[in-house]
Amino acid sequence: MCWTITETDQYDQAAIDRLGNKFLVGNGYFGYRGTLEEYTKEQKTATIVSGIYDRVGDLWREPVNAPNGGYVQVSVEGQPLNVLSGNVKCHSQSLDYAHSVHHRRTAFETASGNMVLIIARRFASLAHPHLLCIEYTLQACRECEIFIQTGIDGDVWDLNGPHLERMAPSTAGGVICLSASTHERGIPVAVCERTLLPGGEETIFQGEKRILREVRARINWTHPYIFYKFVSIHTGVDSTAPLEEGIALCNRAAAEGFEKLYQEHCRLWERRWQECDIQIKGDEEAQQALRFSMYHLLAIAPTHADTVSIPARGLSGQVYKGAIFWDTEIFMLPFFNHAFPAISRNLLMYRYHTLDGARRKAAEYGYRGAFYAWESQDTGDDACTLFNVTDVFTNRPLRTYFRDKQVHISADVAYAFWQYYIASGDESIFLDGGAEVIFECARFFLSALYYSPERDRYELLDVTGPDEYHERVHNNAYTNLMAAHTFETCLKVRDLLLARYPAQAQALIARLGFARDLAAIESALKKIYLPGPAKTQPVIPQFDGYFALEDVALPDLLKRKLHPHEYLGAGSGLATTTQIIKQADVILAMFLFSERYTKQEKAANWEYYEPRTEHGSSLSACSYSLIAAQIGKVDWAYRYFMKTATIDLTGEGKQYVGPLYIGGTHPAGNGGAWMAAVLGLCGIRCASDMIHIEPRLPEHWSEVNLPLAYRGQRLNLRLTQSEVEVQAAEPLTRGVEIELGGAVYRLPESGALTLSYLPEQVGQSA
Ligand code: IFM
Repeated sequence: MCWTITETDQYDQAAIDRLGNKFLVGNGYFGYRGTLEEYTKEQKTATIVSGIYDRVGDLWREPVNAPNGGYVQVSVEGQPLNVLSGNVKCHSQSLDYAHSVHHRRTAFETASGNMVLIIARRFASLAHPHLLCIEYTLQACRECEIFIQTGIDGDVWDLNGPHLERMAPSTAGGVICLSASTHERGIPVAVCERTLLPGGEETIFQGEKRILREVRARINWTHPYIFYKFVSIHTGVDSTAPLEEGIALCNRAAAEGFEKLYQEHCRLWERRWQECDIQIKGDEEAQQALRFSMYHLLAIAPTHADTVSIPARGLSGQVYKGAIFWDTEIFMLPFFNHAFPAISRNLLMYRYHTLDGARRKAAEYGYRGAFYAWESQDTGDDACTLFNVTDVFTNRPLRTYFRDKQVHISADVAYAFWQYYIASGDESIFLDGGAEVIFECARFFLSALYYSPERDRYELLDVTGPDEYHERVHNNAYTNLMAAHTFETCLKVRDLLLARYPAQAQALIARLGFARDLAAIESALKKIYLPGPAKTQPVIPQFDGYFALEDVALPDLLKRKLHPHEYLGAGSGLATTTQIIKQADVILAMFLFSERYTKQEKAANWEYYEPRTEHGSSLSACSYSLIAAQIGKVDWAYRYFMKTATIDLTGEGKQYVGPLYIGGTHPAGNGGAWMAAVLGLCGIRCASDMIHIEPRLPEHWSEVNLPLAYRGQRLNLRLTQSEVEVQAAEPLTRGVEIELGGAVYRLPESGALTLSYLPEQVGQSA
């Protein structure tokens, strides 16, 4: 099985955008887009640094794109070798996603008929989060002179910039540097570069926004010219002396040398894959798509800090303001929970560090507790604007209620803390801030509830659920279920802390003044309205009055569009008066609360909502895959799994909302691929006391091997069409129980267990 993806002769603008995302390399601290070394801001080169944001005037605050230290332009016979203007004979770009290494190979024909070959590889060091390393090789059929310009290009691509001011080029020994500070808060940013250029007399060119080295050399076929670039990226968010640290890092890296750094980086990536790689026998396409999805999650996962999280478009650009949405908690966390729990912990701690922002937002809307930002950045204040979509017809901003009404965000955060605990058994997360987050989220819902005296129940009115085409609805089933779950979680965490850490629990409850709220939460939980399937109506109404909306078929609704990019939601969007929904809503709830519903209920809801879902969000497909698997529609489960798993391979996801470009990578879709494969098709569900397994492997999957982190234990699972084998990857430190086909088995001392099953018998009990 090949771990490299290659694309040849792709350099029109659409391909440049697509490959920039697809071939991104990253180490969680920064992402470097899959562009070519000679590209500039027009081709969307970007070094997106995690956790640093900036705002210019009234424009949207977005992440900072650091100066491009990877810039190289080579000229021969006075002509730049650039795929956009040069005479390209053949060109390929590839990504070794086993190691996060980008390769390019391009042959140019010069005006005199000479052939010059460029070969380059780069990686964002996993061992040194601030370091980008590049190897660049030039070869020519006939001897010729080359002119190389390489250094740091500070004229960067921005959606709402420019964010960097007071750009100052400088040199320090053999290191060239470009320092700047951000517009809004004056945060220093420094990019430094040390290049090992053999031979030649090097001169330094300092422009307004760039600093370059220039060198001439002679090359031929047997004497290629090879040079190395060591680029550092530091900001005032993570360093007290960005420039000095950058210079020191570049010098250290140059002393170590490219090859040593490369080997070290590759070893770390290989170790990662040992802990998470899933092998699917019998389906190379699915295998590649799943690995590629996991690659994109790993390349942007913060291992270096617990003050940052993963934005909805990862580190691939400034789309969606580089903000963190519920995408992380609901769609990415499951992968990390069962592969790298330490990364999950970092992601959750980010929510603790931004709790005050959530408290400010709750207060702003007249609530108590924590109302998390719909679009969260560094402080936790909401980056989502009230007019978040622009009308393609009038070019006027449309009032959207994502910020004000998607209250489910606070429940999603609380849900994620609990899921992490179930998967890892790590109680310390509650003492380190998790309990405070959950309590404040519960307090928020307590203050948002409406008591209906006629119905003697609590309701949530005027909310927006996951389906953003229907805003300001009452009793969105997903939101109500999630709010109730937040209450339950709050009470469970209280009980757990009181039993195990009574002094800390009492102190926290006292500090938050939470004792009376706890009592109120207990009684609200008994009366919160949970829209459910009824005998006469097994389909759960997505919200009050949903069934009264026009029941138009999706293709017919789409025919009504007057513009390919028109937004179907907001005030008067085409879907708002119909039952067409943007993304999984009830179906997602059915997955998150899988035990609550029977297979028949799930089937009735899937059949109803599937044709009515536009999948206008990359978050949607995985839910339909997961429930399809649970109800035995394995072909559909597979189809939706492939849809989510190939999203960044094909680059075919939605690119526009109104006139707004929303392209980039899709970490939630990537996480959804893992969920659909492991939790759906392999049928694994981890509870606190045992692992339930109900395999529904597609017929052509002869075997799946997967590692699973579960409550501090690393297990290896092997599933075939008739067997499940569970093996402890390390000596057992606790008992592990497995449920398959209604029977419960205990993993023996030897740590290995093989169970047989007949696919049609599995799940009969549900
Ligand atoms: O969080 C999602 C939302 O559910 C749909 N619009 C895009 C957001 C970011 O992925």
